[in-house]
Amino acid sequence: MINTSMIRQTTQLKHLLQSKELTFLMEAHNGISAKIVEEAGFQGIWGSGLTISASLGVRDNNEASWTQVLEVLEFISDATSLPILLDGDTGYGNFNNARRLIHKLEQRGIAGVCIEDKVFPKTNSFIGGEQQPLADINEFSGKIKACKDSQTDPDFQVVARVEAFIAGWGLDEVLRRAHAYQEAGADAVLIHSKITTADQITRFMKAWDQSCPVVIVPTKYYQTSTATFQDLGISTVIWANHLLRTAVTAMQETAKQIYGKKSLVGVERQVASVDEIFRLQQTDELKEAEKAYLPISESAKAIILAASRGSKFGQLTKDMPKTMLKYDGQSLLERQVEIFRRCRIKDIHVVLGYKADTVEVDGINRIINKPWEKGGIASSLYAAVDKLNGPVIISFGDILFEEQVLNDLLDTTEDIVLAVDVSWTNGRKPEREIDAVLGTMPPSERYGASRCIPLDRIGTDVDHNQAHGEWIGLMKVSSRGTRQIRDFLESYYADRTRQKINTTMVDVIKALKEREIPVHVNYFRGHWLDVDGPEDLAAS
Ligand code: SPV
Ligand code: MG
Repeated sequence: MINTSMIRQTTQLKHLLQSKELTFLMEAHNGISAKIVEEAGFQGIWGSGLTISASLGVRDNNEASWTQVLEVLEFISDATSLPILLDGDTGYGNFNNARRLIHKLEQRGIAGVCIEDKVFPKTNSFIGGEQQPLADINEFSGKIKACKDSQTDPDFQVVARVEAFIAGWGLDEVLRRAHAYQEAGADAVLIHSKITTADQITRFMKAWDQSCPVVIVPTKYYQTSTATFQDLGISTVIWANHLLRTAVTAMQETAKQIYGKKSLVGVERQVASVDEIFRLQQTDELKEAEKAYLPISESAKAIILAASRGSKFGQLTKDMPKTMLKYDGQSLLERQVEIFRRCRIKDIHVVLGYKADTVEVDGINRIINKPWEKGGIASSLYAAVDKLNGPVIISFGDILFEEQVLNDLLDTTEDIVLAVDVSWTNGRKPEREIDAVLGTMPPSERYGASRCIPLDRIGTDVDHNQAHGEWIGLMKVSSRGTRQIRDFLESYYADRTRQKINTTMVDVIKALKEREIPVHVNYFRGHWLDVDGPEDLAAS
């Protein structure tokens, strides 16, 4: 099979028109219908004058100006990689207007145009066709020649549409015109017919010398079998208006139903899901691009691990988890969420466990970790495993930190970075159990931030006399880092019994280091609080 994406659309359309196989073009009238045509498997698009004008709510009488048609075409062309044959009506004027049209179509990546031998402003062929005047044969031949002479891509296709059958003329006139236009340079002729059988087309094909390919639009003689067209030697069949017509029927039905029932209940299952619309719009591509091009704070999500009760708080956490304890009138969770938002992180996921239903904070996505009590905090992160993609800030639900601590962390470029306070001994109770950190280099004595030092050791077992600081329960992880953490969690929890083993985030960090995944520490001084017992709240 030929990889058509490497071939210019003009050349693709030329091959389709010239191929011995019957080709089918499906109409599109906007970007989304073009995508649908492409996904269905068609090899080319008919930019229908009827359906573009109808979708704009106007008549097929050149009521939409040609530059308005160009605007629609631009969306169609952006939405698809298929070659597009525009129904260019009469060329929107004389030869001069038509050749300027060619220029503009080439600029927009349109593969070809079909021009009909009527007079501007045209009327749709199915409306009073016999009364419609035809263009003078010489004038129209000159228009075709002007189009061919003005194209810059040698494969741009100009199809001449013969309207003589539509206007009530006989076969001789149709043949005379078809030959004249082919001699003027047309790459193909479109023979239009509005009768309900293929008789006119059959008679034409029997008399035609095949000097150029023939295109047809069997809207009215739809009952004729496709095999007949193939046998007659037709090159291309245009399904000219069926996506618009199907959409109109569906829209009328849905509008009627919703209006009548004053409810969406009945229709929800009959209509495309909103997710399907997002898929057609390629929403995921934008998400990926945001990861690549936006500063991390605008694309990062936050995962707050807030499942535990905090039993040291006794009665205070009888009816709510620790994260809902109030510090200076506002819960720890609300404070964190506010800091994340101020740092432009809006996609916030909170893993809850103990008394999860008492947690009410606007704008968060709640994730429940059922085995929170036995599994430890790593099991909470695992509960959010499907959020582990793209950059992530992971934080414990019982800490408070100021904006600058998070901004500092967001500014780092390494993949997995722990926020480590170097002023950790200041005014803290010595018996407190902390995640002490030893970096591969000490922080500067005189200047707090020696950025992103590789981690040497971490844990409650690190000798406090040697430690450089304390990990505060806040870490930044890049897209690559989240993949590494997700891989670890998935292999670790493949053994389901591990959900009952108390596994800490420090255990996870140690396991990453064992896998030789680099973990860094970002030193900073103060401006945070670990709410460990009632006395920390009292300090407020
Ligand atoms: C169109 O699709 O706009 C056409 C085909 O020109 S027809 O409506 O049959 O004239
Ligand atoms: Mg048309």
